[in-house]
Amino acid sequence: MTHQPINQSTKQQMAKEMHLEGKNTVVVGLGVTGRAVARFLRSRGAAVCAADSADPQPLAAAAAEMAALGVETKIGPHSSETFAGADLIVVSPGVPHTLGPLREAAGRGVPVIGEIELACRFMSTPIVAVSGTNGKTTTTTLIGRMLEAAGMQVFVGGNIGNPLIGFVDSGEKAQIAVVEISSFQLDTADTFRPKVAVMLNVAEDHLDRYPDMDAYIASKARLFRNQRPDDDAVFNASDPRVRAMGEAAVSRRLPFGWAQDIDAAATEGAVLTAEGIRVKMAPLGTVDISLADFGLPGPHNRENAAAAVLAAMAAGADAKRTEAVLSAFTGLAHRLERVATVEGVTFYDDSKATNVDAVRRALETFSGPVVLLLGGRDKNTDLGPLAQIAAARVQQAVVMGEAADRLERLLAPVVAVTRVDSMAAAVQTAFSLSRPGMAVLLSPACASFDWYENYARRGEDFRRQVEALQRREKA
Ligand code: UMA
Repeated sequence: MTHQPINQSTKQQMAKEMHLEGKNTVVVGLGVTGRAVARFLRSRGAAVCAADSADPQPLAAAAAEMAALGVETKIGPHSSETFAGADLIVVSPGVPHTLGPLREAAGRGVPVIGEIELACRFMSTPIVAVSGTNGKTTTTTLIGRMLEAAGMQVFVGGNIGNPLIGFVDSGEKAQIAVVEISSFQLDTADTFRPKVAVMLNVAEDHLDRYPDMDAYIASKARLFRNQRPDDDAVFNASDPRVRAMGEAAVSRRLPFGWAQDIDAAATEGAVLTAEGIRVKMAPLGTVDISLADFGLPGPHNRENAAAAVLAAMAAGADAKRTEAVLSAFTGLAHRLERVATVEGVTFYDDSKATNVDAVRRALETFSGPVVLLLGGRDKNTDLGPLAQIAAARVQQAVVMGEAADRLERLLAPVVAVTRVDSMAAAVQTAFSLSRPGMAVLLSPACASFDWYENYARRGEDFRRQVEALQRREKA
């Protein structure tokens, strides 16, 4: 089958719109997603009830916004009654769709879907979807910029922070949507079919939500399952789990990875070399993209760059401008972000590193001694490999948050560990343990929700504490 350009295949992708007027709908979760979904459902004439299991106080502003829209709210533990008369239930990504009342409703035949499923039912804009355990936001951002540089009107959103349903609701026009997709979102997206699907890597994460790794991997594999032969599957051939997913795809296979992992005879894909990325893609042929000016550190960022180049070129970006975007990109906040140097000690904010693999990737980018700040809310993953990683690269560890006990027991045999009970203490302790030339790295291996609203707030607190040190240095 010949490979069709995006516009043509989109015409064939008929919108599978649902009829919402007068329907009884329940939205679960009143975060960014739930509020956007409620706004959309109201605009389509549905009756909406929004349920959230949290305490009323922090949700006061959200509840007021909902009341103004004519949305009934039910705050407090979820009860089966809330879902009794529902025609449709839309769950937020942070809400397990396996909750008792949701399973009961599904058992009665009520559709229980997520925001991505709802959005894709109402859109005909082709989608580039990016998933994987780490690197999603960087890669999504790069692809968005590459397509913009090619002159396209692009929507960039999803798990990155602005829900796809908001784009649908706004009526905004775009030629293409580049969407970061989490496994939670894939779990409740049954007909979601990305034109270009990108899987970056799969490492242990979210085992507080999935029973085991196999369940998490199966969830990620859903990214490719609705694709057809004229879609594209961009996948990391250097990651065995991802390679297996990509090789099972029925869409055009576009593997990327290191030379030893890519079949040299392969007709399409991207090979990472010392100099850059060699892309082979029909009908373009072979194109070399230089990474000489690419500023992001570490092999993992080169993999992200290769994935972005393949996906953007599959979606219509040209090689030259793609290379220019890579050269100009300086990275995103809270991802190995250099914060400041104080008395010769350089502080890095890698608050987004919420799993062991992300910490390993961060440490790989440092050649000198590191003081590592870590801890937060445990996601029930195996933190064991941290001991080996820390033994090789870390001089001192400073542990904090709910996982502090576990981390202290794990790391004490291999590295000096200090335990602290605030970010201020973590930064001050790390500074006092450092010498000029050393790096202090916040790369927590855990979620932030024990002390913060999200990883960004944690990173901002880290920065504030570093700035306080700087002020003291100047005084
Ligand atoms: N809630 C319930 N019942 C439950 C669980 C939660 O009512 O059983 C309520 C909470 O009380 C809260 C609300 O649900 O008020 C929060 O919903 P949510 O956790 O889905 O959060 P949103 O604000 O809607 O943000 C979500 C994503 N959050 C999660 O997946 C946990 C955001 O990803 C995403 O940016 C946003 O939708 C827009 O798509 C964040 C994330 O941490 C950044 N993602 C994980 C990751 O990247 O590893 C998957």
